[in-house]
Amino acid sequence: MKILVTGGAGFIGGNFVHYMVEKYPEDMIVNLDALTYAGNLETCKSVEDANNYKFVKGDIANRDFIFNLFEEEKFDVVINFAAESHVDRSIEDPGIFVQTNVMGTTTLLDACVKYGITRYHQVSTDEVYGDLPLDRPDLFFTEETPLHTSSPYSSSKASADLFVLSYHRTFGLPVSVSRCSNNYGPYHFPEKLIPLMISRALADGSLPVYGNGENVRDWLHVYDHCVAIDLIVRKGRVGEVYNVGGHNERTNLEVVQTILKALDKPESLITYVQDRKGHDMRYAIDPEKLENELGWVPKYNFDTGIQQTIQWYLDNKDWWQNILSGDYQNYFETMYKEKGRV
Ligand code: NAD
Ligand code: TDX
Repeated sequence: MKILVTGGAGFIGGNFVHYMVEKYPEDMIVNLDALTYAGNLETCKSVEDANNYKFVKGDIANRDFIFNLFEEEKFDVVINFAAESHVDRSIEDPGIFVQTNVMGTTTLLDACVKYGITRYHQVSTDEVYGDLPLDRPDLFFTEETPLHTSSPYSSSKASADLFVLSYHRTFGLPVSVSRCSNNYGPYHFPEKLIPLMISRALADGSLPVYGNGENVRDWLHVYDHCVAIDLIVRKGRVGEVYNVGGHNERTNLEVVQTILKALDKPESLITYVQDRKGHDMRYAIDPEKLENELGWVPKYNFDTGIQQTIQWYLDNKDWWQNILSGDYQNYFETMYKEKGRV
């Protein structure tokens, strides 16, 4: 099979590329990424020379480019991770979220309709369901929970989901959608809560906690998300949505305190800062459909996964320090252009 993975130089897409290249040597994995500020080819360094892997630089919203690529490559499966993914950035500049997350998705869908595929999978988020109140721990997001978005980011992702599902009903495209809770693990870009706090704590910098730190997120190790997507693409029913989450709810403050304790840093580094506009209170996924239908069982719980992740950041300082210094943006020029690979 030839599988197009978009956004494979990002956090989750990058972990997925590693997982797929190693697990399926008989499949060809084509990683298409625009290398925005969030794309880092160093994330894919260890698979760069694998026979079943190829990198292509390009924008999923560039129609001519995408149609030419599909014509040339004749993909069997398309898995769309490519997105603008940071809520705070969507509050500053919503337009690029519409462009990439909505227009990019519909461009891929149109190419799939024209050239034919056996599965299009959309990597979505639990944020499309909005949030849950803190005083109702009995409530969880199911696949039937109405879409009720809070931020430009989540609105663009919900919109993309609706297009994906409509292409199934209208054009008969074999699609699936996964909606996952917050991921953590290796190669997480250091603008997001966990890697930001690890990198700042190691530098003895202040740790900016929004509001009072009571907001709750449901954390899933990125490896377990990759396994879930692979299962859904291969065995999930077409036209269906699957929620992905492992019942690991923590307040932001608990997460930050865990990081400080593991790094032996004082809690005095915590600084409460102005809250995020429209800040969602609590996310919590009910993953029963995925567990019962496809037998998905997460490997990590948060307590072990976060320690492994903190250790990864200690062992891979070059990776995130290159990002903080901006050096990672030269990687494509050095490794691809200068070597004549593109
Ligand atoms: P990320 O920001 O780390 O990576 C996004 C990648 O997409 C980057 O490599 C970037 O260069 C690429 N990209 C952006 N615009 C592009 C374009 N126009 N064309 C081609 N490539 C483009 O994001 P992530 O955290 O890895 O998230 C991946 C997907 O998973 C997103 O769709 C996101 O909505 C979804 N998701 C993320 C989480 C999470 O906790 N991070 C949870 C659930 C779902
Ligand atoms: O500096 C910070 N301080 C802080 O208190 C940052 C960056 C975040 N926070 C809070 C906001 C959230 O309540 O931490 C929580 C997590 O924030 P993010 O890491 O920005 O993630 P979140 O907004 O929950 O969204 C993430 O999960 C769902 C991903 O970025 C999305 O792409 C995914 O869809």
